[in-house]
Amino acid sequence: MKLYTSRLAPNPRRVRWFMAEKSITDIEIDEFDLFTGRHKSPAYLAEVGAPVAPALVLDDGSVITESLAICRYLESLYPEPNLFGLDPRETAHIEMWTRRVELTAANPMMMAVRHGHPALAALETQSPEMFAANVARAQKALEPFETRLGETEWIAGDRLTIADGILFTSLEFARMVKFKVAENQPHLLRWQAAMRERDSATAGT
Ligand SMILES: N[C@@H](CCC(=O)N[C@@H](CS)C(=O)NCC(=O)O)C(=O)O
Repeated sequence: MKLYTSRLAPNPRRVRWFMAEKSITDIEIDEFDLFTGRHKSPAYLAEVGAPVAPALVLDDGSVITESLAICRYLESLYPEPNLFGLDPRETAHIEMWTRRVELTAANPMMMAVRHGHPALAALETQSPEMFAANVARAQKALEPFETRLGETEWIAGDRLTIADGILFTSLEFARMVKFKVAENQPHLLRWQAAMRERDSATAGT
């Protein structure tokens, strides 16, 4: 297997975080700079089928894009430690929290960076209004997670899961536009500090 990935980019970083948590080291890493446009080259498109990273090329030549689909596939191959759920009930809860993180918080954080950081002008037609709207959406989105983390140690419950990885890597990326957890969100700050302590914190950076 081979993973196409790009340093610092948030979706590739999710996969690198996941691999670090599982101590996966036997997948070939092909790291490139998105700003070179390699992902739009005929060779990349012919192999991957879409101008995106991450992309996991399997030994049979088929390709998985979408960071969460890649993580799910790796979970099947490398089941320990479990990050997606051990039984139907837990799996559904983790999925619920992961989708909440991704749809409500991670997406606006990524859009804020795309519209707000000068370097991203190469990949996005930037708009100050889109930047401001997405910062506001992301700030609002963190409120239920602050409440949640006042009740549970980790986002999906009493153990680390993929939901934590998606929120953490998104928040780290959003630092590029100085987006931060607010000082009056102690539970998120406690959780973020714990996430930063983990070896996986710098994977993909
Ligand atoms: N939903 C996809 C998004 C993949 C994606 O958009 N990746 C970005 C990097 S974080 C990319 O390849 N951007 C290329 C571009 O904008 O030209 C996933 O979760 O993997």
